[in-house]
Amino acid sequence: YTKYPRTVSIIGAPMTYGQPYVGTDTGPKMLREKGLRPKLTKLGWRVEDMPDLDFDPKTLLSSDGKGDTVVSSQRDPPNAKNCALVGRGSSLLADVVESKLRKGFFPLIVGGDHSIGLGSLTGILRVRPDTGIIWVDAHADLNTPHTSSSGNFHGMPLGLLMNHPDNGPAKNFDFSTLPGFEFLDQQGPRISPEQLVYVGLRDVDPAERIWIQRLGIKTFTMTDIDHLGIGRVMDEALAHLKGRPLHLSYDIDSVDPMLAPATGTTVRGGLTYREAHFVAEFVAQSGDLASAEIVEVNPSLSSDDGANETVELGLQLITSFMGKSII
Ligand code: Z70
Ligand code: MN
Ligand code: MN
Ligand code: MN
Repeated sequence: YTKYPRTVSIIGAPMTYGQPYVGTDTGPKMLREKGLRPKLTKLGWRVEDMPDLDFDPKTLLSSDGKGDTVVSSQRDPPNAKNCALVGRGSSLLADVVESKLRKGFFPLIVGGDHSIGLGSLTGILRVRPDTGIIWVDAHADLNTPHTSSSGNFHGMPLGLLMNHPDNGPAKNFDFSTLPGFEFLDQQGPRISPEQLVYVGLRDVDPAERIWIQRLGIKTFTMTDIDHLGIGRVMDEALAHLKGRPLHLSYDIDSVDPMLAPATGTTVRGGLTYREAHFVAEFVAQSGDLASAEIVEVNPSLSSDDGANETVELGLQLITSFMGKSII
């Protein structure tokens, strides 16, 4: 824990535009109310907590943050729902994450839906292009508007940022066709397949399956976890990313819906309570974790009890990957 800073900056990213439901925007508030900040302090972190990013459509669409008008409310391109809002929000988040990293903070990004991965990864890669990404999710989030059948950007952050000499999903993707995505210009940072590892996949679209195979992305599905056990899976996952600073992107829908019902796309057969915690604990123990995000907590999508359990679980997982050790 000396390699990376001990001051955490909590970045609330209340994004909802990457998927069809309202409610994911309350994730940051709920986690704070349940004691996020004191929990981090207790673990020995200095904490900087800022107000949530302002993802109000008026702010996102009418201003570039410098008072200039940048109207970008064109109609959405095909399979790119809320394009300008997701793009502008991601751009804002990328700038904040980049600036926090440059100032020496550990960014803890609290979603919001998983489209915020576009912003957090862009900010991280601008500062540390060799970052190793651990994507814990039921889904691969590897679509682009060319392959997505839903048009929801929370299924696309990795697809849009992936690059590969042999025509990865985003290779030659013309970002000028996506209003709001100007920040992802042709020179913008991209992910190479070898710097990504998936854990927990169980709901993968046909086009995503093809790209995972073609790009050779290191992938541990639920079947692999059944077969190898979560211990060996994480050994191999971290060995694959050895020597890189790590970013953990934790989609709460990776966890079994019995434990995390309050999320937009539940898929049965997910991580158990211990498996979910083991992933977090093991990444923390590596000493290489340099940034993290938790996404897709949507307290409005289940009973009050289910919402409480899901938020509580999210908080426990954060505590674990931020370094809580059992002994
Ligand atoms: C599907 C799509 C997704 C999260 C659902 C689903 C993607 N592959 N991601 N829930 N977190 O629409 O692209
Ligand atoms: Mn996801
Ligand atoms: Mn998911
Ligand atoms: Mn979802």
